[in-house]
Amino acid sequence: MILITGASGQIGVDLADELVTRHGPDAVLVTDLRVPEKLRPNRVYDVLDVTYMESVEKIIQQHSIHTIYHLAGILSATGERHPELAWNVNVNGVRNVLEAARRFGCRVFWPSSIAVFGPTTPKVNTPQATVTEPGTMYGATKVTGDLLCKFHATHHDLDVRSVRFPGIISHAAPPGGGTTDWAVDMFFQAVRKGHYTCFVTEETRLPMMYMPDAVKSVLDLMDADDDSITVRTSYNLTAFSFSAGELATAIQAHIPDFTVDYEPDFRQEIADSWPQSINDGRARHDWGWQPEYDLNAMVKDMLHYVRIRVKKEAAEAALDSGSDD
Ligand code: NAD
Ligand code: VAH
Repeated sequence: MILITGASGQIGVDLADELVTRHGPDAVLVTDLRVPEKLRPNRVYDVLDVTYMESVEKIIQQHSIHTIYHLAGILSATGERHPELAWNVNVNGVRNVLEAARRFGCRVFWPSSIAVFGPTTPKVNTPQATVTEPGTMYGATKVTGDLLCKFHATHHDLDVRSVRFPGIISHAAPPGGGTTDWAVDMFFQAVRKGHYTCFVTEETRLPMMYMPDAVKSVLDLMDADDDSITVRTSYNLTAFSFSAGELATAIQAHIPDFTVDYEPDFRQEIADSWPQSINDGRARHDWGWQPEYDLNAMVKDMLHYVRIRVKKEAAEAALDSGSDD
């Protein structure tokens, strides 16, 4: 059986859908600390706290797990507010999963982040191998995870594969406390209110990716021949880069009255410490990485689904208030 940790989160909800489509509902065990807002009807669900080694081992044994998608984590903004929590979940979590995978012979996917880079890294077209001196606790945990993956791959022959995701944009589950959350929030506020107050400046430019491409990248990497994998830390990955102002303009092409103002908060400093664009040539060369969505295609698709979701929420709220009467 396949195990997903952190499956109630932004990436987990979409990845679980795709894995269930591919392998069937009984082949995928979705786990998290919390039950997702709306658990899909045909999911095999269990509670798993990845910081407890005994729990990780027990679940692997009980369900004969052969592959682990380890998504449980604390994101950058929450990590700056709660650094000890970030270290415990991100570092002890990945260490437990890698160690247990080694003992029980599982394959592992683990997402790192472009947050491994920091103020001393080249900001434009950031290379695969370069300075990794992040300014955040989140980044420190991700660099540690990159190195732990390499250690287990090279010392224990563990089949662990990893990508350094940029900011991921999606509509099915909300983002979980990151610095790139503005790129998702802007869509929902554009549709709900026609106005958004953005927590980074108009000029802030970051590497991003639409969720269907993120899910595809995970599956492509896991499907790749072992011989083709030359990066045992974590692959740089990107789809496109845009600034907050450019995203606003792209949304305004569909919602002309949409307005944005900018009130940067503590997340600005984190965003400013990250690359503006990423060189993912190694992923393209080694396992044929190729994103399908550019900025305009992503915006069109996002608005389609966000509109459906907002309408559905309004209809549910109307039903709820009717049933109170
Ligand atoms: P998210 O915050 O939406 O989901 C993470 C999930 O982990 C949550 O559902 C949370 O309940 C769960 N969790 C927290 N502590 C746990 C614990 N002790 N045991 C088990 N579950 C726990 O995050 P996401 O966006 O889905 O990210 C998943 C992974 O991908 C993380 O490692 C994140 O760093 C990485 N990543 C995400 C992005 C992005 O833009 N979403 C970009 C780069 C890397
Ligand atoms: C965050 N979305 O903002 C995540 C991600 C590259 C950004 O790691 O924390």
